[in-house]
Amino acid sequence: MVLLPLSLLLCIRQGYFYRREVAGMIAWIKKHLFASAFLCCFLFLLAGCGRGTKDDTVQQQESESQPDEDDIVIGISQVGSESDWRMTNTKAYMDTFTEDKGYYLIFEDGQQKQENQVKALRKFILKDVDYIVLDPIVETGWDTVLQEAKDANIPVIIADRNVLVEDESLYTCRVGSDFLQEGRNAGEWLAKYLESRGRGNKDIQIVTLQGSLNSTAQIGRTTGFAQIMEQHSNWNMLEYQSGDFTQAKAYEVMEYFLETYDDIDVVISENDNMAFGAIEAIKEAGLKLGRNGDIIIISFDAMRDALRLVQKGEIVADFECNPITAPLVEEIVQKLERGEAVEKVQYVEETYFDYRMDMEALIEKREY
Ligand code: GYE
Repeated sequence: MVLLPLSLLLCIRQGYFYRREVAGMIAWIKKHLFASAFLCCFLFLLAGCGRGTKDDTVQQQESESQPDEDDIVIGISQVGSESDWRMTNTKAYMDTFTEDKGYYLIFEDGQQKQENQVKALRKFILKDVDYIVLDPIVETGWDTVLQEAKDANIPVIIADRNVLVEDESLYTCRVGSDFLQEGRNAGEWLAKYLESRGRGNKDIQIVTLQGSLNSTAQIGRTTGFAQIMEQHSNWNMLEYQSGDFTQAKAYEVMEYFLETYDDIDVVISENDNMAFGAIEAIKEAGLKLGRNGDIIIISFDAMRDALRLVQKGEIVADFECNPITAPLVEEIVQKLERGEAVEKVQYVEETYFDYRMDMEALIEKREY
């Protein structure tokens, strides 16, 4: 692109506009234009090849060297990079399973597709890794590949989300959040909040931005909240729609909710990034957020950026989901290395944050 004005400039400098006939000038420009365009394309392609996308770097990561004989080889199949939570979760794996601690890590990003994860697991099996860590995008459809891992004698640790399989001996153990409890906690919090605002018996109109459908985080949060909703006949769920755990999708869904319903009181956002998208859409619609506004938002994850919004009152309560599962996975690996038994299910400890708390102090010392 730079070369085009440059050719024209050269034309002027060389006096073509004065000395040559018009036809000659056009021919000259044409000739150089072609060369410029060709060069542009070439440079463009070169730049493209060299740079790669952000995703390329995360998609696959394998220690550059070959594993040493006594290295513990770990294959991790991650969901994707859809949220702040996910990025923090991935980073924790990278920081935990390091070469200097004697680990050889093969990291595969499933990019939100179960088939990619199945392929990754088969690759791990072929490479005869020592352990597989699977964070499953969805709950079902794992029986066959987990059977293959079991047949190859490779222990599989399910991390974060869960799998639903006929035979639970297909995996060694699971470590993650109790998503059902998170959903219930959110419902119970809302009940108390409405009570305290004198709205305990008023009609309450709710919409839910669900996470990626059929993921444990979505199923648990939706179901847990619904269980509490059943106890409150004055709560009305206007609509559930998935925002796929992303800010962009949630923005679109929230725009649609606002166009469709003019009386939304509460938005349940099944993660923080979707809450960011919802906030954007609500503000653009000219509505006010927070306990003295038109709409309140309840979110899940409680990442630092979202806690800043709790501080501002734009999110009224945020239910924590701890993304630092890697050290617990490491503990499990170490126990298995020593031949010790491990618990089948291990939940991480979690809490919640709301507008009444002193956020500044909390945010300061928060890891993520
Ligand atoms: O809440 C969301 C992420 O599975 C707990 O997935 C995880 C969820 C988390 O993308 O932000």
